[in-house]
Amino acid sequence: MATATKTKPAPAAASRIKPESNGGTDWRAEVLEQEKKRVPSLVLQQQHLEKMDSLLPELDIPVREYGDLKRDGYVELYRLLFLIREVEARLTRLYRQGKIVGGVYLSKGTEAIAIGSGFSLKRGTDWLFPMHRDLGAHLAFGQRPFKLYAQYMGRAEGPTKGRDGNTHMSDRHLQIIGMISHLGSMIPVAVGAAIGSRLQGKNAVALTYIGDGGASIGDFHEGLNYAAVANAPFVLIVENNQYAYSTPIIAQYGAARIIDRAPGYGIPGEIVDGNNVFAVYETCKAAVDRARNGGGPTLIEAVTMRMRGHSEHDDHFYVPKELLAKWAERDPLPRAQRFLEETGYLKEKARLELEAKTVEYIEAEIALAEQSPVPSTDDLEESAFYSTHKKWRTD
Ligand SMILES: Cc1ncc(C[n+]2csc(CCOP(=O)(O)OP(=O)(O)O)c2C)c(N)n1
Repeated sequence: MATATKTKPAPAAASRIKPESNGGTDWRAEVLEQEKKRVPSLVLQQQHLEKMDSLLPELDIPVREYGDLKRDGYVELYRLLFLIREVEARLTRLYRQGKIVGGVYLSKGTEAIAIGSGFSLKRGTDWLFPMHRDLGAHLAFGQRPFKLYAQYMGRAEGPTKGRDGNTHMSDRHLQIIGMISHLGSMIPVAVGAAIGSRLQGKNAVALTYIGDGGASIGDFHEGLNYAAVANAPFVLIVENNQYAYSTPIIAQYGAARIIDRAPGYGIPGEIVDGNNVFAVYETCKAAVDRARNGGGPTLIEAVTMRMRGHSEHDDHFYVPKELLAKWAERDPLPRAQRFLEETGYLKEKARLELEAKTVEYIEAEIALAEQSPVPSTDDLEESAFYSTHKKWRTD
């Protein structure tokens, strides 16, 4: 009886949505028509291309000095950029050979962001919180390719000891905290690490990342707002690679730029060419130094273009070819090569030698990972419930 009363439509509500309520026209149909006109995929693409054109970087990296970099620094950044490109190329091959456990999320075309930022941190002091596309940051912060491959193959010598074959890898010795899958959730955790380190009297900075899509999540705002209020030694990099899976940025946020939000939190916001590894380093280093010196958090927007699918199982069909072509000309690797050639920091012969040595190193690291055993079931509880397990054990 009670249910009959509940399901009966309320007459007042029904009359509110009658066509006559808007001068006799059916406003719902009108809104639907307007929406169809406003967001068909072609219009969306056109608007997207126009929006991104305004942020398209120059073809060549401007020849000038970048921050505190010296010759060795420029060369090391190039080596790391080449390293991650090759590490990922081989990862794709292993994936296609069926040797990888789980998915592979590549950073092709956007590697300069993870490399430049990871390199700006102080090893042994700072905290790195990489996201799914920041494999390069692990490397730039001191991780070995062997560890990454062992992780992706689900081997015992991977950072999670074979319990996960994916990007969720922490390495407490290096102060790398594995990504949290739920987008945005990493931000408050990284802010907490920054504040926690300060409470422990350590002069450490925490740096993390979020995508253009993830920047729409509530945790982004809550985490950044609290970081600002607490003056946390924290740096947040938004990797604006123009697509959140298949959603273009035009359907993701209304502001011209994501860093337009920074003044709203009362913190500095910097925009940087995400395909210029030296500029990314320079911008991140300045933000990290400011944070270390008590200057609080910075929001950095690194503009780039994801040149592969969301992951290796996605063929990227939704991205206009014309957009990819424009960004292919701005590939961070040849751009950095040309810069080094022009400045004389690394001429062709030396570069080819460096590249050959790097490829050799990667092959040896893969071989080592393949020799790593699969995890044993004997220590299954170890690491998973470490502290509670130790407390509860009586034998
Ligand atoms: C809260 C939440 N929603 C959806 C997903 C599924 N998901 C994982 S990555 C991704 C795309 C994220 O896009 P963006 O933040 O722009 O980062 P990108 O992958 O482009 O680097 C989605 C939708 C998730 N992990 N968490």
